[in-house]
Amino acid sequence: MNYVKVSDEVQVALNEGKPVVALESTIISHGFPYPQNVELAFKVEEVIREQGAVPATIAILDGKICVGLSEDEINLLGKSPEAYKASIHDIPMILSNKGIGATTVAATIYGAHLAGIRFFATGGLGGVHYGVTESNDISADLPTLAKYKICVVSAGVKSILDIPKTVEYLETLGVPCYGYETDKYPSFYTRDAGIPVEKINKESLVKLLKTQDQMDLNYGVSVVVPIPEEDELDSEMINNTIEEALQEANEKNITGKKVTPFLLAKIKEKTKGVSVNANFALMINNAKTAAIIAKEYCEK
Ligand code: PSU
Ligand code: MN
Repeated sequence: MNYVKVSDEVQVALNEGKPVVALESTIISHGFPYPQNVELAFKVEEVIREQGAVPATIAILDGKICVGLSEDEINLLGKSPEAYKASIHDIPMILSNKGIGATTVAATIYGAHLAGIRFFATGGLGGVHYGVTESNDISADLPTLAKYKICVVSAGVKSILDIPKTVEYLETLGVPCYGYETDKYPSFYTRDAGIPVEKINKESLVKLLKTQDQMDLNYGVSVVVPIPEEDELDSEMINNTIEEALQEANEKNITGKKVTPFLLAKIKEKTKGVSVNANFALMINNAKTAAIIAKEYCEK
């Protein structure tokens, strides 16, 4: 396709059947403040390489969906205020405008699909927002995850979202969800959201994915990994903070694609950056886990 540009490093790895892990770029442009955002983007790539896999950060630049970015391109995304938070429905607009598109989980899934990448690591999935019966706010990440065959490793969905409703909705969409070495669904900043999840280990996950490959079941698989114990936040503190941020978003009438970045920025401000450190740590952990799984998958 004319609209995809895969970097040489990523293309060679794919041709040789080597493990490749896709990465999103909204987390760079809207998820973290500069300069921690670029620091994280480089660190995540490094961690994936250390495991013997190849990172493929995805963004829309110069009228192409770019799979595998240069250092300059990552810096550009980290510093450009005009980078657009690009979900799946925004892709043709940004391509035709030749704008800078920082891809969400949904848009990154599509880019990975076009390039033929089987694994994707992110921080937290978008999902069903609180007050959904009023707002109808459900991230396009969920239906997109149901549409493409990709294994997405995350720390679950953030507690800014209605986690039980998100998990239910994934089930409705037919997206399987597995806890990586845990039977507790994680809640991003903390390790336990209070709901169960089917537990899986590396070997059985890879077997399951290989089985899926032999069928025409082309949906995504969500693998959730709890934040490392030493980085976990106090659940009462973070839940109160989230509560306050949600209230503020409500009072200020924040809607649509602004909701998630607004809440993340508020939580950062209220926790004096502690939330950002936790987010950093879990993202690194997810990238490492995805690379380990991808490697096992390619070797089997
Ligand atoms: N979760 C995070 N940080 C983020 C996001 C989610 O911890 O930056 C981003 C992801 O790119 C996700 C998007 O795909 O927010 C979801 O946005 P929305 O709810 O508007 O679909
Ligand atoms: Mn939304």
